[in-house]
Amino acid sequence: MKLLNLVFAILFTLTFSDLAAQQTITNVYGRNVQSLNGKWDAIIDLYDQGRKNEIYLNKKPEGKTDFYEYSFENGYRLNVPSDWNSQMPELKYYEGTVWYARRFDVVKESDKRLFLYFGAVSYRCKIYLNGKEIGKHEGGFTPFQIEVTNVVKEKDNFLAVEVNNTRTVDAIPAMAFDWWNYGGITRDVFLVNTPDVFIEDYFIQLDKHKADKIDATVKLSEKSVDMSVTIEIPELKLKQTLKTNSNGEVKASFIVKNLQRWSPASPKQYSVKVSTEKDKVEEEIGFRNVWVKGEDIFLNDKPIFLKSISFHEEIPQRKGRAFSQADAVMLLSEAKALGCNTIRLAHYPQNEYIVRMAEKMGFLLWEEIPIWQGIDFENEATKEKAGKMITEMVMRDKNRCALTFWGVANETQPSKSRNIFLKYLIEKCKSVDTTRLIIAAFDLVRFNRDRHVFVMDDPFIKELDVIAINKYMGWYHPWPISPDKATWDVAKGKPLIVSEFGAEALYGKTGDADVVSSWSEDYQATLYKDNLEMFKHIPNLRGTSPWILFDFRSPFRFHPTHQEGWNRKGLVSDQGYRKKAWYMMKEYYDSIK
Ligand code: GCB
Repeated sequence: MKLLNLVFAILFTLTFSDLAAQQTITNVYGRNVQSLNGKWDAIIDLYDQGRKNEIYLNKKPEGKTDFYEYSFENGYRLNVPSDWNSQMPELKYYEGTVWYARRFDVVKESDKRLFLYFGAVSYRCKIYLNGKEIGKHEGGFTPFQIEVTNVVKEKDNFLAVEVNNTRTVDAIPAMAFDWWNYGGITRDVFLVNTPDVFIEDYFIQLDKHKADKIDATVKLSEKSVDMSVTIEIPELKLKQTLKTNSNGEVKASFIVKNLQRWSPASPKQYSVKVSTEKDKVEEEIGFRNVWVKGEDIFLNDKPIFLKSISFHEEIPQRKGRAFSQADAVMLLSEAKALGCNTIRLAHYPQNEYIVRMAEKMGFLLWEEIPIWQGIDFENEATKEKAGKMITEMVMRDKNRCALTFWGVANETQPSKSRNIFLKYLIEKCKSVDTTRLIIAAFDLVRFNRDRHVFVMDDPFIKELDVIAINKYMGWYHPWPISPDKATWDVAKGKPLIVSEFGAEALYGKTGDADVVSSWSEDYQATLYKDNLEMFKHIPNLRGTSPWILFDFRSPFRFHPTHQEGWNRKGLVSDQGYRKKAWYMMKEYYDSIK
């Protein structure tokens, strides 16, 4: 009997993995979509009984003796997109399974295909359509899709999603991380309608070094040879029709005249159209050159200093995840006001509204996957997951010229397995895109008392284009020397960014300007003054990114009066008020031309 169960289990896994989510369509926001956002029915499944009871069948009693101990109707209702934690007090701390369900109709056309697209589901999920399991996904911050052409009916489809946000050692992030573990269908859900052969993917960007050469690759959904694909940028008077090769792909480079390159000061975008006889897709794309030479980062042939800031994908006033265009505008406007030209999207790929709006508003972006301390680098399955996750991120955002850095890790300890793991992630990025800069953040800079300098030995830095250092001088580390004498000798020969520094301060709290535990804006201001002084002694410093724009919610923060579950390192409070240090950072950024 046991053996039989095992055989069933193996069969189930095999069948199921065939149904795993497929590569997503590039630029879903430019396609013909039907939104499935809105109110969904929900069942909280604390003990994970739903799957066993096949609640995704949503059965109703028929015979006199039938009964079911569940019903999606007349129960809880949850908004999609949104995390569940901010929607009901009962779910504030919830980690476990919630079932979401809704019904929908579609217009079926014989020459059209339909894909179910999720912007993100946190953290893992299984999808059931009309009682059948059709797909699954792991990873809370990247999109996935499942083709449903042959599974949908015209009327009354029943879609159920089993969402689980339990932390596990093999997950990414793993067991503990300094932000809220929001669960739910946190981003848009669409039904994407395409022709039978459609434009699945394209990658159109400026050559890494040349200011007048646009490289383009377009891939159709099928390996259809000799199909015409037209690439058009009307404003540049570019229109070319090419024939697909046996992979259903076209590859070409175009020399363009009078191209105005994108930059934070002038975020010019061009309307780019890709079409075939049956399909067309259009979006705004910017063009720019970014590279590293010696210790400098060049944007459009000129060295640039990154005036950066980080934020989580969170609206503090709502105590929930950011998910809309309005949310993106709120977060980015505050960064603009601070005088930033760069955003570090901490610590995971954030939603496409943020990424697209950042490009429109003129920010360089650093995007990373949540390889955040505590990752099980020995675990091959975790490595595979990370590889898939980073590929999903790069695939989604490769046409955004704002995207400058692919981040492979935050605060990792050197080890052989870590090196293999991170190298694998770099390979994954480069297998899609060789033009962006590869970055990782380290926190192991230490003070060498003999040489009186800050140093770091991590052999991995040779694999990276830009080295990022998180260093909380004056907060987690007392000053070993006065800030005006704190010289750095770290990653010489490469550009270095101080990617995190800061202190906690409760908005409005005054206190001793030299006492860390005053939790005051005054101490936070002292710390900023000291760090800005130290930055003058980092010869290869090419950017700074204070931690962080807004106070954010975190289960790491227990202090009952000063924190109450909030990390208070924000330059802006949870209610949107600017702290003293905000003005200091603003002055610093405005002084750098
Ligand atoms: C760090 C982490 C960041 C934390 C921050 C802190 O080094 O990278 O995620 O939130 O420190 O406030 O401790």
